[in-house]
Amino acid sequence: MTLTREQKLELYYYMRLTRSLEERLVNLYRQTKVIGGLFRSLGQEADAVGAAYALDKSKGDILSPLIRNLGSMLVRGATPVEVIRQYMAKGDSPTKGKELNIHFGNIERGFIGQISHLGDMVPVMAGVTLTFKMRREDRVGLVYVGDGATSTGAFHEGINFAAVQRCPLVVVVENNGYAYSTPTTRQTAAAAFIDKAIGYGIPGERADGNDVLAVYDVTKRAVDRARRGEGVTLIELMTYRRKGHAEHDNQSYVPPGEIERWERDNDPITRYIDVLRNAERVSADEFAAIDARVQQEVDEATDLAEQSPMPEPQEALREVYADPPEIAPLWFRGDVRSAVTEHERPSSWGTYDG
Ligand SMILES: Cc1ncc(C[n+]2csc(CCOP(=O)(O)OP(=O)(O)O)c2C)c(N)n1
Ligand SMILES: [Mg+2]
Repeated sequence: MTLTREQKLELYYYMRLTRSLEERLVNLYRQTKVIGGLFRSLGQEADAVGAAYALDKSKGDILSPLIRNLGSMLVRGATPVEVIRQYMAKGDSPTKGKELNIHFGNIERGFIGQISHLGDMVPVMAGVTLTFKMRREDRVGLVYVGDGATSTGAFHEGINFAAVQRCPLVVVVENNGYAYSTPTTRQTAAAAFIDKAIGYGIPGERADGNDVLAVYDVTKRAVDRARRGEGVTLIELMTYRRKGHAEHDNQSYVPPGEIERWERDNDPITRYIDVLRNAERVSADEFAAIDARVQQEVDEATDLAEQSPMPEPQEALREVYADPPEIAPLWFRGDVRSAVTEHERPSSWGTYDG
């Protein structure tokens, strides 16, 4: 399937939105309005957006993002106001202050909440896609991992299990050169991460991660294979992390000139603007209209999020367990238990007094 001009412009919109939203979050972070860390995907927007775009919303495909995949959640319908509220731990954020940054999910919109432990989403998505297969559903799953995550046991066990079971799963390794301060050369002795695919008996494909159309194409091929029942594909996207692990990291371990080189020669948005100008004859006015729309959406989302209340203390106990326990456990006594008023306490908790 080739993308229409409209879809190609939509890819530009999502990359722009990802970047502008993160820039706004930096602003809020510096005003100390963000709770916790701030994780950027500067220079990697094409990976998250291009790969997510290759999934089919109408079929119920599901992806699992990591901290550098905000763009994939936006493609799946996460809204800027949800993201800003979540970063600010507001009471009306998706997790109502119980989680931070982009740690939230929404099954209906096709993205699931991430586990921080590197690699752990691979076995989770192996399970999700095994379910698709057992129920004979025409659905595909996609899991993003970083180069660092490939060194974990969970990555190995998850991808091996999914390969053996021929689960409809796409594993995207975002090779951005670093895992915190560890360069890729210290992460693996393999020449390329896709070489690992041989060991699992699955196809591996590498693509330029800063070329959004190449990312879309390679992922679409893998999604199609998965949907045809041909199992797992390992994709390696070559990109570069232009910011530190998080906003607090000053990247003192990065060789001089490296970041500047990637910014100057290989920015995914700048490169894509050239492609759209030349191949699709997109005019300056068309770009300006999309940029203005993005700006307005980010501004409106910021205003709304700033007005949002902080969570009520009792919110800490809600939506943590699927069901309230039949008998309140010991730790619901004392201060913590009294955070829930008698009125709000479900009757099923009983009157356990310890
Ligand atoms: C098992 C485990 N070890 C360590 C960490 C701490 N940690 C969080 S992110 C990160 C680096 C991740 O690098 P990579 O997988 O390359 O992803 P990137 O940040 O480059 O996108 C580390 C070490 C963790 N979350 N889980
Ligand atoms: Mg990395």
